[in-house]
This record gives sequence, C-alpha cells and structure tokens, in this order.
Amino acid sequence: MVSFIHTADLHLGLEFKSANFSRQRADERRVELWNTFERIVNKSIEDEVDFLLIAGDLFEEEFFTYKDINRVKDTLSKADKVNIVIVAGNHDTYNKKSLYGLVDWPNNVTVLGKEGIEIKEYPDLNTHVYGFSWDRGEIQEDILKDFGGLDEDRVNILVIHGDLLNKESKYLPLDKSILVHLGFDYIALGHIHKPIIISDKMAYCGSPEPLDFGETGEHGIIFGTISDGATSIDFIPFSKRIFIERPIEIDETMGYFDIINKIQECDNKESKGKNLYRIILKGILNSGIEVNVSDMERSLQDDFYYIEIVDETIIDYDLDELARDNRDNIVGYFIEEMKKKDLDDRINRQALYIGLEALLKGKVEL
Ligand SMILES: [Mn+2]
Repeated sequence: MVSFIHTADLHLGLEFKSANFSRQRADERRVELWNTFERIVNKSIEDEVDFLLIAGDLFEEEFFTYKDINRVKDTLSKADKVNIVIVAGNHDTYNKKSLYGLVDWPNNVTVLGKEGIEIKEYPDLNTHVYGFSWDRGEIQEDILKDFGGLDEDRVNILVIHGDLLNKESKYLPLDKSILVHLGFDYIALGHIHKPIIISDKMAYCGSPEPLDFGETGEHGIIFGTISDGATSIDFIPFSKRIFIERPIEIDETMGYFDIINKIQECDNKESKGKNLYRIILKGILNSGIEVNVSDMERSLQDDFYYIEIVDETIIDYDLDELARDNRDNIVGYFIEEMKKKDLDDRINRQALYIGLEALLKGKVEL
C-alpha cells in the first residue's frame, strides 16, 4: 500500500493587499498560511505517509524571498521519511530566475518537471511519480499530447497544476477524459482553490487555507491510499479559519438594534471569533433607519474575527403616498418618471432610492 497527503495552492507569502483586511488581519493571515503549511508537513510525519504531493502555487513569487524559500526547505527537511514531490504552478514558476533553483533540496524533496513532464521513480515503493512544473505565468498548449504509456506494474501518480473546468483557459487547460484514459492511480491537481473530488483517482485538494470570500466553505487537504490498484481518498478539513458569506433578511418592522442583534447571532458559539464573515443585508429596510455599513462593521468588530457588511436592502418608501403628497413638486415628478422604468431591476430601484434620498433631504432643509 502507498499512502499520500495531497496539498496545493498555499500561496505562502501572500500579503492580502487586495482584501479589505486591516494591516493587522492581513499580517495574521500571512502568518497563518505559514502555520498551516507547517501543520500539513507535521501531519505527513505523524501519519507516516509515503508521499506529500504539492501540486503548485506553493508560494507567491512576487513576494517571496531567498529567506522564505530556505524556510520552506527547513520545514520540509523535518519530514525526512516522507517523499515530497513539488511541482510549480503559475504563481511559483520554475525557470532560470526561480527561487526553486537556488536551494539545495534535501534528499526527500523533489521539484519535478522543470522541462516538461518528468518521472521520478521510487523503487522501494514500486511507485512512479510524474510531474509538470510551469516555467511561465500562462500555458495554453496541450502538454499531454505526446505522453507515452504507463508501466502498469507500478503505482502511477501524476502531480499537475492546471484547469480542468475551462477548456479555453490560459492556465493549462486539462481534458478530464484524456486524463482518465492515461490510467494513473491518482492525479493530484492544483489551481482551483475549491476542493473538488473529481473521482476516487483525481481531485483538486483546494487551497488548505482559503484566501478570500471567493473561497467560502471548508478548506483542507486530501489523504489517500493506493493498494492493489484501488485508490481511496478523503478530504480532511484543515484550515485555521473559513470564509462565510451569509445573507440576512431584514424587514420594515426591524429597528437598528434588531438588525445588529441578527448579525451578532450569525457567529455561533463554538467557533465564535474565529471565522471571517461577509454579511449581506437583504429585504426591506424601514425608511427611518440609517444603515451605514462601515459604522456597523466598526461597532461589531469585537464580536467577529473579521466582518464586512454589504447593504442590499430596499428602503421601505410608500411610493404612491409620496407621489400623492408631492404631486406638484420635483419629488412627485421624479417618482412618476421612475415608475416608467422597471423597478424590479435592482439598479433602477437603487437609482430611485438614491434620488429620493437626495430630494427628500433637500426638501427638509427648505
Ligand atoms: Mn493558486
């Protein structure tokens, strides 16, 4: 039996500058990527797996330094009984300038496939591991077209970073049916950050630590075994935190603190203060209530590790009454004009309310 842990897309070194995080939260997240990487390596030691497969985007070359790659090396050196196979992805390309080439990797670590698909043989484990590393940020060619047959007396594993979901992708489009027919016992995929088990012989493990609100839900690693030609894999949640996007339904009877309370209830007890929340306010908002999302976020900061609020509510104006009361002024004309548009359309409705807001404020000041 051969056992393995499959990870990818750690993006070590990422600075989270594009996220809305505070400097402190961004720094913490960056440290947590490192911690999770170390936890994965430690797990591979504890579980005594034969292989740790890292399918690309281990680090962010834009931010990574020589000291950082040395830290990767030191971390991987600890797992000296684990065979570690790394392939490069589009964020950690392996070319002349690459940090991968500056390190004397320990015996247990192989960075595979610098010049096309490469094979590493592990005779003690009767296993052949194939890998392909990116040398540039975009690849569209069919790198598998000349791929020869496998030695079926061995366990065969492929580690590759590419896009199985989009045939037009600039990020190494991979054809699922072609991959299946190659006959590998397991294909360890990287690139898509959401974990996707494609079959028991092929999976995206996803990013073990999610990077933004595009990566909601559980994130982790894959543990697998191959024995007598049968592969068995399990997804293991492993991230320190998860991103949660939650819609909250508001109605016109709710006051400001009703809304605040409803938001506070989102973070349930056992993981309180741990996860990252995006709350989307939906429904009808009483026209007498001010919702200022940044003020709300600030007042809820102590209840959540991270919270951002998106206001998608519709203000509860009685349009007919407003129009009647303002028959002869600009407010009334504006409402009649806007009623000609499709007010079920969010943009139109938003325009109506923003306009009303401005006109009504103006009117009060008069
Ligand atoms: Mn990635």
